[in-house]
Amino acid sequence: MKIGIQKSGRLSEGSLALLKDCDVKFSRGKGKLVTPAENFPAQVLFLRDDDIPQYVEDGVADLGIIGENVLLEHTCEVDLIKRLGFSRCRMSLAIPRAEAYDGVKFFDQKRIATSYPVILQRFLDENQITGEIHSISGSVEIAPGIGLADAVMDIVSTGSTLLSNGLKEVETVLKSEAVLISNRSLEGEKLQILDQLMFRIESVLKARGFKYVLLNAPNEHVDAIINLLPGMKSPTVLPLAEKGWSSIHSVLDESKFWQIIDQLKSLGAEGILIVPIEKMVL
Ligand code: PRT
Ligand code: ZN
Repeated sequence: MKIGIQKSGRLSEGSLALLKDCDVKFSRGKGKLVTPAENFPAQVLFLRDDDIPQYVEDGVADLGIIGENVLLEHTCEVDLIKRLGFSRCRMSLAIPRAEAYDGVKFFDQKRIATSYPVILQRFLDENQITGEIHSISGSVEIAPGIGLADAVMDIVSTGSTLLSNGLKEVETVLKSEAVLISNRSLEGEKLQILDQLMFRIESVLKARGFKYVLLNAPNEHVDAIINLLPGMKSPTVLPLAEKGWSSIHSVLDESKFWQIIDQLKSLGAEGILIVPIEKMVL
């Protein structure tokens, strides 16, 4: 199974971390473009992200990890098989800060610079706008400042690039994150390997949003605390050596922790430990 990932850039760290968490181990020699995994029947190919969809369509790679934006721009014959939750960003239309904005009709007859003409054209068509697309390959954000365009459509993450170029974000065209794509004609052994890999990816991604919680609580408040920490099936409750106290172990949606911490404390919870979970099989 050949898995294409970005050689270096904003997808590399997340792609490497995902493979590592799935226990697909490999050593990456300097400048090497292909490396075999040591403990999984796969090879990792290090590529430019824009080349990955075509390579996957052609079968040079069987699987690939790319930004959803790149997949939509290239319209290749590949399958999106999983959204991976990292390298999140949005593609937005932005205009000079001083301009008044009164809705998408603003872009009618306007010159819009972008590196993503396919995605932009689709957005303009959907909104029945006839904008003039200027396709440029880099530094899109400087186009209005040098008089090359009236607006831009570009990838935005924090928004600081737009801000420092005197632009304001006015429309979100799409939201993107890293995705796993697959060649459409995998068969036989490769499908089995894909099943194994998907099982690992699912367990890793499920675990990422959750933490393991351990805490001590007075027995009279155990029921109330269990209501706050429902766990996967139900929490484990163990007696402490000290009479009248129990230890509660559970799994918690990480984003909820700060919402319930005050309630846990007011119910007498002590010694609260929050531990990362590596994998989760339900
Ligand atoms: O060399 P190669 O062709 O492989 O890489 P690349 O330079 O084309 O891509 P790279 O590494 O920059 O981005 C890869 C993917 O990461 C993109 O296709 C997106 O799916 C995703 N991603 C996530 C981003 C960003 N966040 C991002 N912030 N891609 C680009 N940016 C750029 C954006 O173009 C703009 O210049 O960052 C700037 C905006 O960032 P903020 O934080 O100032 O808003
Ligand atoms: Zn690229």
